[in-house]
Amino acid sequence: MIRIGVIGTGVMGADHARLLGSVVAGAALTAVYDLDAHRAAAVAGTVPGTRVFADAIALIRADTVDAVLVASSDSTHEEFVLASIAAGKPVLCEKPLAPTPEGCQRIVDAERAAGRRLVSVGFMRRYDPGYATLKSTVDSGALGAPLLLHCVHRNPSAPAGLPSAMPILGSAVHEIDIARWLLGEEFVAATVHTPRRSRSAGRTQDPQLLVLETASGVLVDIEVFVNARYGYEVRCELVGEDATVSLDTPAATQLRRDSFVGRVLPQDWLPRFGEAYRRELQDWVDGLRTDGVPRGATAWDGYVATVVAQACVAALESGTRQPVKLD
Ligand code: ISE
Repeated sequence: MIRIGVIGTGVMGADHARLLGSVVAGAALTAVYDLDAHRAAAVAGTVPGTRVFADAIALIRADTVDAVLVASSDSTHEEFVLASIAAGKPVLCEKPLAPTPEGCQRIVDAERAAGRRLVSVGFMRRYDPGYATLKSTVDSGALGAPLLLHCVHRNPSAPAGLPSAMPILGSAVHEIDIARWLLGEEFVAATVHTPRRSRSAGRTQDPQLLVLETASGVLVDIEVFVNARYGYEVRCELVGEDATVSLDTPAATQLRRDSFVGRVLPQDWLPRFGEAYRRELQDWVDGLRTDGVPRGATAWDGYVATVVAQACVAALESGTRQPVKLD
């Protein structure tokens, strides 16, 4: 049994705690921490035997915790991941690994100095059944060489006043990771186009169109639109020399109304990627139980995603094509 402590019990942390406490085989939720102690207590109350800690570092060091899951606010990730590495404990960190390339680099260096893999990053789409099929189709060679990857990421609404960098750093960063994973190569440059703003977007530049270039010349376009109103939707089509393959939006139900029939879309990512989150946590725990090695996206993947996302932010702010420079 792997005893896990969860840091941050907001929407994501609470859902991870639920999965670890009742769904993931071989895992036990033993500890939670949140800045808001009531929120932590509410989550602990759903899994008997879970202790609420008043301090995140004490949770990381506790001898009742074998591994740590970090789902606190982005700016705290680096501190908690570094503390987990220092304690010699595997840590699964929600994206971003850290908001800056320098912060991610410090984590990569600390893990290297520890001499073994400890860090995983929560790029859960790699575990989505649809993306997994896309990946095996690309890898089978059935498409011929990949040429273009079209991605769409839409959320129904975003908080008023959201900085224009956030649709990139918080949302499109998933497409950045999944495109690298699907194509198996790195990006070399980024450009961001800014169409007319939606009337729902306030001062946020929304939507945005990101264009990324890979080392071999594949173009990846990402529409990110966080005030799309109608629902949560993620789309992806890979165009190869011989065929194309695209992600279907899974839907359990169809709506018939007013002479219309259609699929019901989720309102956010939790229902859309619920199975991906479950598989991600199960695989992480399975790795720890079988050979002690955590699985999932690595610290390096987290570093690259942040470097590319920040290159996109620089492209947005400067209106120019930006190189992607990996250390
Ligand atoms: C959110 O933070 C996530 O990580 C979701 O997966 C993403 O789809 C959403 O746009 C983000 O805001």
